Amino acid sequence: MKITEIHVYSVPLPVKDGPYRMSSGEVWALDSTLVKIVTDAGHVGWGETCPVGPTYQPQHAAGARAALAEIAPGLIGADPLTPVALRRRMDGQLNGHRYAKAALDIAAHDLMGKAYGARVADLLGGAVTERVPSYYSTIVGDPDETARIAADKVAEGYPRLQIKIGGRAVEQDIETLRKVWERVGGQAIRLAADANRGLTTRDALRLSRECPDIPFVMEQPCNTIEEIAAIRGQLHHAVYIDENGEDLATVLRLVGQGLCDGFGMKVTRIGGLHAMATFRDICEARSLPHTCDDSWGGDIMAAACTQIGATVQPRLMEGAWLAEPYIDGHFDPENGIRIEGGHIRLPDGPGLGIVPDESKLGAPVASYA
Ligand code: 0XW
Ligand code: MG
Repeated sequence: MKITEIHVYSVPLPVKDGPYRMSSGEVWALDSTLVKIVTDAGHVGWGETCPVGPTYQPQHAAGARAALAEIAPGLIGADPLTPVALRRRMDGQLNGHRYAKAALDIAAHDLMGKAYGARVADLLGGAVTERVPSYYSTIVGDPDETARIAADKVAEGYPRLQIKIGGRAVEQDIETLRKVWERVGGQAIRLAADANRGLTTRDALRLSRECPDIPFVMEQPCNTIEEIAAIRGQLHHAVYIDENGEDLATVLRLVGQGLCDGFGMKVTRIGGLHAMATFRDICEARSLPHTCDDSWGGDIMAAACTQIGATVQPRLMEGAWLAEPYIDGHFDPENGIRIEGGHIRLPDGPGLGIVPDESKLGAPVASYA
């Protein structure tokens, strides 16, 4: 089978009840990049990559499309059913830029599943659940309001909450975590305090020392691996790495040197579903819990996170975060990916299990054939 066409779309995703606020700033609308792969056998596959604005990480929407312009022409004629060969061929077109390659990797997995009549989760090793746990992420916000949302989300059935902190006085972060714990402590809930790189080592130490009784994990407290490594031994809390987990080589370094206790991981940052499955297996070899997320995106990204999330050993699964609660509508109006009771139903259909309604996407912004 050969790839005959690749089409690229730019789709606006306004933030419902925005903004979405993290320590790095706020976003009101995202610009998602979708790719459609077409083959000589008539099969079609969809992929997506949607950085959450230009300052969260080095990735940005226009960068994804510029990278795709370098890569896509060289994939015409390639076999989409051989993901390792495809990844090597992409690396032969452009160094790095895994978040753009990830969209093509996801599309190839979708196409493969549709060609073989299999779900992507089964291609990636096998689903261990039909109901994938999600987690709710609050924005950096008022302590009382955050505690109220936390209680609501626990009542809805979420098994985990991620409380965003950072980018303000650490006293407010401590107050927020205390108020959240007053409301949800004692219930079956796991907590993460995610600073998205926003704390100084001084404030990370203070936060941990003032909350030794609250069993949150500290997700990406500081900007660099070096800062986190410097204080790790003095913290009362487990440390998860998110933004610094840039590629598999860095993941190996973090795991090998014992620099973290788990990960927040993004499918596109690591390079797509194939790389994500390798990451999952590295974590399982060292009993490290992790999430299966992306930074943002619509149904295609949500389906990709759900499919890989369904394959993670349940004791290590920290949830698949989806942007769905912050987005109005679905690319696939019928089988769009939804969170219900804090969990996501694994779609039954082949491939990613969703089919975008192309009439909602506008004309492609670029096409390669
Ligand atoms: C909650 N997320 C998965 C979505 C935002 O893009 C950031 C992120 C995280 O954990 O940092
Ligand atoms: Mg995070």
